[in-house]
Amino acid sequence: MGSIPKTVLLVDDEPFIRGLTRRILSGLGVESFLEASSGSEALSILKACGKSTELILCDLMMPDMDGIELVRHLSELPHPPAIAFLSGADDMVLKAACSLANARLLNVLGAVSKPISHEEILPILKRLEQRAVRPSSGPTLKIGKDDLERGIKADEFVLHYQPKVSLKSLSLSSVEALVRWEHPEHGMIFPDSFIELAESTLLIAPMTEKLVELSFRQLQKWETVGLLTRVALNLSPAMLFDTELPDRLSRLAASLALDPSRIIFEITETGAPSDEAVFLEIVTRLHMHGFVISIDDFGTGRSSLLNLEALPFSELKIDRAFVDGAAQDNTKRNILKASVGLAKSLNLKIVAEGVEHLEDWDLVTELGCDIVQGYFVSRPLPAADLPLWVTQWQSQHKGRKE
Ligand code: G
Ligand code: G
Ligand code: MN
Repeated sequence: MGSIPKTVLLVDDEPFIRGLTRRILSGLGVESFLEASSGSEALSILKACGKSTELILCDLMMPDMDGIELVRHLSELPHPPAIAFLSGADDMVLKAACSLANARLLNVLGAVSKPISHEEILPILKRLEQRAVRPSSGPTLKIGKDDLERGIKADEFVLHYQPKVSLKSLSLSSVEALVRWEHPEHGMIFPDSFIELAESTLLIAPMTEKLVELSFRQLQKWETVGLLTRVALNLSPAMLFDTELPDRLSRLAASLALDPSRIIFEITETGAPSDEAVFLEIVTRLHMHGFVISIDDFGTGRSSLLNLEALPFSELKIDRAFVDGAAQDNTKRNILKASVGLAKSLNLKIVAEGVEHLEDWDLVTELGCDIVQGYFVSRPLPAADLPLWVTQWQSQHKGRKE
């Protein structure tokens, strides 16, 4: 789990609050402190000794430069520290500050109301390392269409697999296949750097078909070492224009003697399908061939209630925006609760995605979700690492539930 930051910059116009906060953080293992009584003072400190500061704990209401304005200046720094807010302002304002800082691409760890307590601040501090380790190829990497086409031909795309476990049995339910590009020049590239381009150039279709085959063959390979599982694949709506697709995928599964009920297709509404009727036809035929259809990112702009009526599907994945931190956030918890209720009344399996912490694991258990996916269970793994992970997971949970 996460480690405590060593150096923290406290920004608050009240010396008394800074003193109190310092005492609590010292008790939790923070080693050194910088202090500023305003946003502008904080900026000068960061410019002078920015790189060693791991976290800035920042009040929102301050004279001269308030926390919101400070966020804007922070986002212009070459190496901004992670940020958490500390405020007497109401919950809505704290949340808005977090969203704003996220929108400016800062690493936002959360918000606490004043006066702070050990219980509230500790999970926020621990988030520092967990957030920092997610590798990112960064938005600066510019990929071209030709390179993408070449990479597909050269089979440079690989799949990592993230376990999803059943909350009832605590056993492996399936794995989500997530694409990575092993680029000869740039190293490993994550999907946020190339999926959009693949969609806009329609290269997503040949790429995904190769990945589907790769994952089917992987299911077979795992079987030879005694691991029988199911795989979930993301199907972009941008590739759902070819009405022959369901038949091709069905033949492929049959040729490898795979039961289609072991294949889950996760579908979102990204980039509205150009032809709604064709989209519906393809999804319906996939379902008729026996594949499992799952609505991905439920609750975001990408998946709506309209889908629920039109599409034949049996699983709902609640977006991690409503799962991560839900134990400590009333709004998220209520959205989660309502989604679970909706899914249950429609007889759907419900997957909670993005569980990173024990408190959220406990919450989704209590609310009656069926399946959990998230860093708390495991990060996405290379195919070869899955059997060992399963063995370890089983030995940790043996006897806890039958
Ligand atoms: O693995 P990562 O968190 O970087 O994935 C980021 C996004 O990329 C997720 O929304 C995921 O659904 C998407 N993604 C990952 N693999 C694939 C894929 O094979 N096809 C499509 N269409 N999207 C994918
Ligand atoms: O959009 P889609 O549901 O396909 O997104 C899946 C993505 O979410 C994967 O790329 C995976 O890496 C990421 N993911 C899965 N679990 C967690 C988690 O606990 N925390 C975070 N930050 N990302 C996660
Ligand atoms: Mn998905």
